[in-house]
Amino acid sequence: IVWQKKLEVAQMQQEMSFASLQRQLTAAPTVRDFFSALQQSLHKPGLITEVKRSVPDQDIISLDFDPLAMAKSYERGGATCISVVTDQKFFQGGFDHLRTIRHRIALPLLCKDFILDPCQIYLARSAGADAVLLIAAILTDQEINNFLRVIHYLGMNAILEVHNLTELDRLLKLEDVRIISINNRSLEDFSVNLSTTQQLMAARRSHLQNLGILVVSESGIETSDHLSLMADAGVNAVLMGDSLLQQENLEEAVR
Ligand code: IGP
Repeated sequence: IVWQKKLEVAQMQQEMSFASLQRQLTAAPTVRDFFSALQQSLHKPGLITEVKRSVPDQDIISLDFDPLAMAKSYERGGATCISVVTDQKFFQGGFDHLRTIRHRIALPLLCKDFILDPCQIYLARSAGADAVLLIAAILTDQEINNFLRVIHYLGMNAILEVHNLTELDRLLKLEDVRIISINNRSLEDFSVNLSTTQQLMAARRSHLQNLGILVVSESGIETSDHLSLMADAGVNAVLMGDSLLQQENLEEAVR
């Protein structure tokens, strides 16, 4: 994943002019508070719904993909925040999707991508993102610290994604970590296991709570039973993608 994505990022850098980025950043819409939205969510756990076109490990491709219509259904259904997959390489997403949604949706927006360079964070903000996902598995501690500085400098929130206890413990040693997401999908074989969240929460729940860190569980959450399992595990929010994409009526599904 990483080297393929690096090629894409290098091209992005080449096409990016400092002056135009600065202009876009100044014109970018004000940041919305992703952290508070999760914290004050009426749903317990809060619900982050995902706007994405396709899923790499399955053959679900929505041909009539309309990011705005999707986001609106999520909002009407009562979602807490919206995640927008902007990765182009593997998910056929784009920063344009953020741009299209931004002005028509009041909920805070998360930029879901494989962030490897600060230029992607600037692009996310200029497209209207309020939070950015950082994946611990593909970043060094130093990179995470640098990226956190940029994200916070721009007034946004970071969500730090982990897949196992080693990664979680790495993050717990860093400063300024406020939201952590536990991805139930294995990076090796893409298999999904909700016990990942259960195990990590069982091991570090009080530690996370004492630090005031919010936890999101991602991937494979499909039924109301799954939701209550995740609530029992003690997470503050869940993120749902695929299972909603397969629904006829998104708004009803979110409700
Ligand atoms: C969504 P699901 O099983 O609800 O569709 O999972 C989410 O976890 C997945 O889209 C995701 C992702 C990412 C996408 C997790 N981490 C990083 C792009 C980049």
